[in-house]
Amino acid sequence: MPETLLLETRDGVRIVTLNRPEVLNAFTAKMGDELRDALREAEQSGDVRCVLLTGAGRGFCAGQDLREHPPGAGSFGELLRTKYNRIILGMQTMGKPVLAAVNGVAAGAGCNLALAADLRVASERASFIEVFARIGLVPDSGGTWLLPRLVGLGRALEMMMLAEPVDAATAERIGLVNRVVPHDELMTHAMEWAVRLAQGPTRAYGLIKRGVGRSLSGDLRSALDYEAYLQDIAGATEDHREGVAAFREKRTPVFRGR
Ligand code: T3D
Repeated sequence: MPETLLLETRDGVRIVTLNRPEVLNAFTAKMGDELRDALREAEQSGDVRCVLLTGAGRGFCAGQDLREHPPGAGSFGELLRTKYNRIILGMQTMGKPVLAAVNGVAAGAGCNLALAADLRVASERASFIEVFARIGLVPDSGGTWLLPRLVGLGRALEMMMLAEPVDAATAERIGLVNRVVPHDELMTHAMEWAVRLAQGPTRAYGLIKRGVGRSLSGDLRSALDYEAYLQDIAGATEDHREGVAAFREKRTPVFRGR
């Protein structure tokens, strides 16, 4: 049993809750290892077809625990390479949808953890802070790559340089989150999407992630080629056959993620 996470599986959704509420779920090395392992296990589990990441208490995640890793305590680069980077890549390359239910403040690496999810549903109490510059650091955990792609260069640099909180309404307006919902309804709304995704064509979702991820750093010709390659894979799945059969029979498809 992990010490820093709560894990639960419901309707094909693995709910991963960061669980250090007294410090707004700030990251320790232990939490980094446990989250990496939990993501890996969710990726491999046949029972899991969507991952939902959230935080216990009033915060989503306050980034690195500054008490555990004060200035001079060791190489930041080493910590990033061995902990954070694997988590961010694990979420982005997972062949299953990853959803973040952002329940409160998401700061530093915690903000970028939310950005690394495929979709974000936020409570109206959520806020997002690229807090790094406040302590003389640069955004890490994928922030320099993910944030400009979500909100554009100007807003990304504003968030990174001024390091001010972006509230939930603004986050929705600028495309940082997909939906903002009343705080008490966050998990209901997030689970609605998560269950829907868990019942969807999992292999196609994984291929969508691969296609979109690759297109962001390539040209149109390469994207067209890669789409053709991915479509051959999707076209050979059981879920594709089921989708077409359901259309012809005028019924709802039953996708099995195969
Ligand atoms: O190794 C490396 O450092 C490299 C990797 C870096 C990745 C990073 O994530 S760097 C960024 C680290 N995070 C921060 O700098 C954020 C620090 N926290 C804050 O600025 C504020 O707590 C928030 C803006 C997030 C929220 O403010 P507020 O007023 O809502 O809450 P609070 O009162 O500040 O925090 C509540 C408690 O959580 C408090 O504990 P206490 O004093 O009541 O016992 C606070 O100390 C604790 N806490 C919050 N964030 C952290 C933390 N404890 C340790 N580390 C934290 N990051």
